[in-house]
Amino acid sequence: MTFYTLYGAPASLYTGKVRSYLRRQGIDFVEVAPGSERYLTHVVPQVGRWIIPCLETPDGTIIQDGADIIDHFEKGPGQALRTWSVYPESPALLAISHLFELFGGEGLLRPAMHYRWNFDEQNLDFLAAEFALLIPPKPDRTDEETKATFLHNSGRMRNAAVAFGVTPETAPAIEDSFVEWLDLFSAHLADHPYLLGGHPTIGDFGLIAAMWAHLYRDPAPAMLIKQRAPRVGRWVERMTTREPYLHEYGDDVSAELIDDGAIPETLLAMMRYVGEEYLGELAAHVEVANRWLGEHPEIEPGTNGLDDPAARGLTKERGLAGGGLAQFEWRGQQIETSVMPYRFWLMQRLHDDLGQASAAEQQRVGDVFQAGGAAVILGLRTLRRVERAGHLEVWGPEQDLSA
Ligand SMILES: N[C@@H](CCC(=O)N[C@@H](CS)C(=O)NCC(=O)O)C(=O)O
Repeated sequence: MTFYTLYGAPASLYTGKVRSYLRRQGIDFVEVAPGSERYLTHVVPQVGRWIIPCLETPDGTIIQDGADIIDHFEKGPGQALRTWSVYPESPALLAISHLFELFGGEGLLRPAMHYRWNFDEQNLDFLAAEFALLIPPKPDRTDEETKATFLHNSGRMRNAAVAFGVTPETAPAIEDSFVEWLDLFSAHLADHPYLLGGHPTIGDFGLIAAMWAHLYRDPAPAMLIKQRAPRVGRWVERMTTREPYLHEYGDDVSAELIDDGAIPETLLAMMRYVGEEYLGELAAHVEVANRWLGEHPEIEPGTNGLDDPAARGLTKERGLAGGGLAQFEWRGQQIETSVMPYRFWLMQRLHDDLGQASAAEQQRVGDVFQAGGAAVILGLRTLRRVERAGHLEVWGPEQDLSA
């Protein structure tokens, strides 16, 4: 195979992160459906579970996970193919960018799942057509069989939505919260084409995950974005094209990032929003994970500590999102969501990069995060690091948290 092959789908949240990256970097690839024979018989057995996105490189290597795929081009053998690095040199900008990578892929799941699965009148026919792209093509499949398969798969997703905190009780708050997000992002985009200025960084690619497949392609939220925050809609379009798409910023728009000594108030306001909306949940997840890890010192490093090595939740299977529930207060309500170690792995990317900075720079990043109401993330640690081995998330050895 001479090209990179991306196994993914238009309706998939995490495929969007990688597709956007490849397009923006001008890297040629073909996208192949996960219902294809090659994906099912060649990729899944290597990866150990049905999961997208996966990338097959021209030499046949399979990479699973959006961040790992991006790092193949950022730091690995594909580096010569990318045009610029999505990791800013400034420690403050890099840490902010990681914060939004985490928030975009994980923190926006509540609105993503709510606007996908609670607007059947507007969305359901579209979703049935989109979900048909996830299963093997079969010309002789009857309409009844197609319908039954969609019911089964959409049922799994509706259960996952509940595990992310989407319930009839939380629905009004999810909508208030999402509109707030659109207004804040829109205000920031008035002066900046991307999160950190003149070109996209890893934070934009995290944000495009939820903002593309679910929130911009599905009919109901697309209408909301177009009516409420057209500038955010154009950012989505900008993130998914290869050519410059900068109409409202004029001909002489700079490709430079913002000055890390003068973080715009609009960006600090977005950070504050992430702090209030999501970091309480993340802190609750860390607490639950640490309690569980403390109770299970026998877990072998290099495993997820469960019978099923492909399980994605902290504890036993509980629908798609896995189990291990954390309770926390969100917008005045007590809610509970599933703890997923993958989020800790994304959080560690922020910590690890920040750990490379000088003490003075770390202090400065601390001040910026304090001003942005997001400082809590800098101190969150799990008793064991999450590592990735054999395409799966596993626990590392216990780490010394006193340092
Ligand atoms: N962290 C992963 C998350 C991938 C993920 O959860 N993908 C979804 C589709 S968007 C999936 O494959 N879910 C498995 C399923 O539906 O069973 C990544 O970025 O690769």
